[in-house]
Amino acid sequence: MTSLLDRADRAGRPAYADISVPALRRGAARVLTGNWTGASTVPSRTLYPHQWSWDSAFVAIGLRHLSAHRAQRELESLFAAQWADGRIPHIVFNPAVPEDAYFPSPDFWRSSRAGRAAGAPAAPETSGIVQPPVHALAAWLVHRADPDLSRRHRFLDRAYPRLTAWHDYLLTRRDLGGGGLAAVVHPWEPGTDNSPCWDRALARVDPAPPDTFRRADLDHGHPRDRPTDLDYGRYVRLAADYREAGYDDRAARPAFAVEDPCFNALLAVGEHALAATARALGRDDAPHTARADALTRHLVDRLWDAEAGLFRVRDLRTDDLVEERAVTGLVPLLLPHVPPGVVQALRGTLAGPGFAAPGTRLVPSYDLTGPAFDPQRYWRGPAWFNTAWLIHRGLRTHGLDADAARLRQGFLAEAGRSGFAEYVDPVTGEARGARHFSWTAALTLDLLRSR
Ligand code: 9WN
Repeated sequence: MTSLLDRADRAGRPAYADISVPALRRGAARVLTGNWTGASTVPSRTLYPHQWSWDSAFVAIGLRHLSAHRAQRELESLFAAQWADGRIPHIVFNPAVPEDAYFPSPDFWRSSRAGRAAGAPAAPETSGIVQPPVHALAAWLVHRADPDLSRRHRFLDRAYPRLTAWHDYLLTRRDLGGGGLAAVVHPWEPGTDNSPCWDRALARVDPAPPDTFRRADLDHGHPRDRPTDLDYGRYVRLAADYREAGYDDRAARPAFAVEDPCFNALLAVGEHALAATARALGRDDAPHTARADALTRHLVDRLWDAEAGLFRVRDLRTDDLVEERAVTGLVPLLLPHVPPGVVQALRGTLAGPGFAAPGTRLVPSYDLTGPAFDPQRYWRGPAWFNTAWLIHRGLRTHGLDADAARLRQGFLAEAGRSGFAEYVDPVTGEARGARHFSWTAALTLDLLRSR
């Protein structure tokens, strides 16, 4: 039996050499079965008991290896909650789950009432913000897993208009900087909630008083692993202000508005996937290819920092690049047409002291040598499995196969060792956040299928 972990343990921990490929596959499949609700998958039964947007896309990418049909349903249940303005909400609430199981709950977002003018559906209740657009890529990969089934279900025919409306929303209503990139208006939107990249912009936000809300995350998550109360107060204020503006991007004047390289790289990759989808449907792919190329150009023009060796965040309130270096600045490696010099620089940054973590071979969420580095707290240092998967795909896109193989080994070893944790200490591999976390399991299944 092939052991994944024979050479994995340079940090002196137990080798767990008994975790074989079949056992890892079975373990990952068990997580996805346990988190399946009948129409979609919760990220975690305890911490995140509803459907999340980019989680479902990552889940579908792995689920397609177990059941292409279930993977289609995963995406379709999310699409069913799309707003008329095209936005795909970041949370779709399960009405069977008690209100106090997660905060902010449906009675905070009030989507069906507060979002009516922006096109929120009457049901289900959703949040009013968005998450990174991984969905077009996911839909294309789900189709490819079983094209006959996909054609029989007319899966792409139904997904394509949803996905184009979603991207149209991001490229029009959310081009707040006027530079051809989509902006995010809340730190939950880029999915990397408390990254140090948001600190400076968040400091301008007046926090909601702590006695006006009750955090549910601390019922299940360790306070050291989670964002601080001060950050939560600011998240609540930003979300409440957006809600009060009817979630209308033309009326809202968000205190927080930034362009994130990961979010926009995923949008560009999504346009490449839509080009492939359009071809499969016998439609014109040219508009999508043109959009993907334009997004790639704008990313390089607006966010590339040659001196830092990665892409950075642009703060639209000050119109400058944020100093902090985060894993999200490496994700544009996914784009097939970034200039070769950028690819080489990103590869160098990945191998350099800020992002090489030999103990785990994963990629920390924030520069190991940066002033705000914290190996434990959420997106301020720990290594996450979805960003590792994206970077693995980027390395493969550019033929950097040896680097990709090393990252894949680290991913599989740490995913199995940590019990499919939400994130791990990048240096020691110690598990953090939720366990039996869906995208960790799903992307494990996917990487077991690749090199
Ligand atoms: C807020 C579900 C989500 C992920 C995010 C991750 C975390 C939520 C939270 O969990 O965010 O959306 O309550 O902390 O940061 O990326 O989608 O897994």
